[in-house]
Amino acid sequence: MALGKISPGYIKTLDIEKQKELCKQLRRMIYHTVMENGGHLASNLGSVELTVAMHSVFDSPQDKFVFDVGHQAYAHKIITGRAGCFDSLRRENGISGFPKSLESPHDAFIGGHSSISISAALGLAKAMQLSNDNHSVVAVIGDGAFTGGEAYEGLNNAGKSDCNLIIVLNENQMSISKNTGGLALYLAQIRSSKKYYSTKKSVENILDKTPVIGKSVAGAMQGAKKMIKSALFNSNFFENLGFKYLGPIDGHNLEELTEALSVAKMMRRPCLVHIYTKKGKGFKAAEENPGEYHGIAPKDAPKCESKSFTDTFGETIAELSKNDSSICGITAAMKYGTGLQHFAKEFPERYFDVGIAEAHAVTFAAGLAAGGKTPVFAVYSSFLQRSYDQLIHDCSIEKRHVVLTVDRAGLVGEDGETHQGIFDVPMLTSIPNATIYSPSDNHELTLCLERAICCDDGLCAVRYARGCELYKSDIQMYSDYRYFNNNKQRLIITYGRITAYARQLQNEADILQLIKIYPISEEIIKIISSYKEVYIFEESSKNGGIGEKISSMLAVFGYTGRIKLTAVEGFVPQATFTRQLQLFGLDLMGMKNALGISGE
Ligand SMILES: Cc1ncc(C[n+]2csc(CCOP(=O)(O)OP(=O)(O)O)c2C)c(N)n1
Repeated sequence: MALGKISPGYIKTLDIEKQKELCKQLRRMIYHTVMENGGHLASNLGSVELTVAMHSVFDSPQDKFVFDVGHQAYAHKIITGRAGCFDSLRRENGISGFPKSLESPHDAFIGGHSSISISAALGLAKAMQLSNDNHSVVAVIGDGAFTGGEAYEGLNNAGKSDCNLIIVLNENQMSISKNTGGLALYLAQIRSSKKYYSTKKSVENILDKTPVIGKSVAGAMQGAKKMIKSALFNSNFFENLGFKYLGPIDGHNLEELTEALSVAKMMRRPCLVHIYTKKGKGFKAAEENPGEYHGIAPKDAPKCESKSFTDTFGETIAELSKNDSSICGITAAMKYGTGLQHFAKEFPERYFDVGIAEAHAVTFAAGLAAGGKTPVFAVYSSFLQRSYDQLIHDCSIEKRHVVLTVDRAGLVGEDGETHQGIFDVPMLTSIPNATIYSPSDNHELTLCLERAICCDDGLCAVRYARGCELYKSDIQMYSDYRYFNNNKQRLIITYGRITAYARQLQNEADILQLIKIYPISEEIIKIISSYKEVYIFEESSKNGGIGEKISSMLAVFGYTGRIKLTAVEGFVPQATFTRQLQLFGLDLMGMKNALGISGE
């Protein structure tokens, strides 16, 4: 069958064998596209049958699907009219790697950040109910995303609601690496239990109480050959919260899935369908090593000539911890992504994977600091956004020495709007007592880490980019800033990896490279004040960034010169990171243009 023709309506005309054939084709398309363009492979391969079953039971877009994190929505995209342009996945102006309602009415809600699906689905379901719309909302959430606190806030409200809300809990025992925590154990316990009840019986009971719809559906149920396992434990956690529990269901068995989802749809009340799947299903290497195949780089991605910032951080923190037994390493389910695996291996008792729980991670770190330890929370910039209040209330007011190592700070490329690291600077600079470092190369990163861990107190962040350094700075020892003064008329101010481009303009302007980017000292303002023309380049949000802070400080000093600020404005569309730098005028050519130097 031609995937170009596929649609939710067409799936409903296929018998189960043809649907199984469709699953194979979807897997092939996902595999080939991801190997070329990069993207999330293992999670998407693991949820193909679920997606086909959802489309055969529900009517998207009238019924709404909310995919948590959103990295399991490729099959859904192909089925809902995007097969023809699927080869543009994650490319500039192409199909997003995540659900995006601006892209398709079938994407009911944005995806990218974890653990939001239950709250979003409940909101959608309530809105539909208020509008007398009888359709269902289905939230799909993995056991990894289920470790995030917002999932429980959603469950707490959803279970006792009267909405047509179905939560599909997709348990594969994996977050990006092995899932951690008590909940993972609890789910495994439920799954291994054999206390199944007949769905048919429980459904008939329910249907007896809903006479109008009940009769016809009960008729349909008479013909159901297979028993569905459902409505299991009266004392089950989910049942106690008010959900009807259906499961555990083999999430690669289309018949079982279809029946379970049909039952959930009929119930017209909050249901939790617990399925178990294999992450990476259908591709042996990914099945055997799902963590490695969670995210794949595009085939044509530039290769690092030196170590990545992440690796440099990972090795440095492990090294520093040999002589400092107070250092504790924390990750929110990103052991490998943040480079903490070296530390985890050497100091398992001081290593904490807290699940996808950035807010908890920060408060936990503050607790460790209050107990005399030196917590280092390694986190991606975009996910740190989850922890704003915890940074203010739990860390900053009482000056807890918590070190944040903020990876993926700046432009990150193909993941699009949700993952760009452009808000950590505005967020952190708004917090009293916070110190922020932004090294431009690997060596500076090691110096900043030492400084933040050994010499500072209070909340400290070291932010660094995704991928590799763009040059080698000739720094020997730590200093808060570097001033390359060639007595030029104008001054370039910048920080982070794009310093590499600024340093190429030393014949055109003096360069002030900030390493400790915040707080901004009077010494720095004095240097800047001596220039009539100042050009600031910032790989971060313009709104609330360092450039704006410098400008307002200069204004207080009565500065009358010209300030030109180039930074990220608005959200960042998906593209390669070099293209993104170009789009915002943050590459060499952009700097030249800003200075009015003709580029060659
Ligand atoms: C707030 C937040 N923190 C971290 C991440 C990074 N992240 C993306 S997917 C993922 C694991 C998700 O696991 P699970 O929900 O079980 O889905 P699976 O990949 O196993 O299908 C993590 C930690 C994120 N997307 N959002």
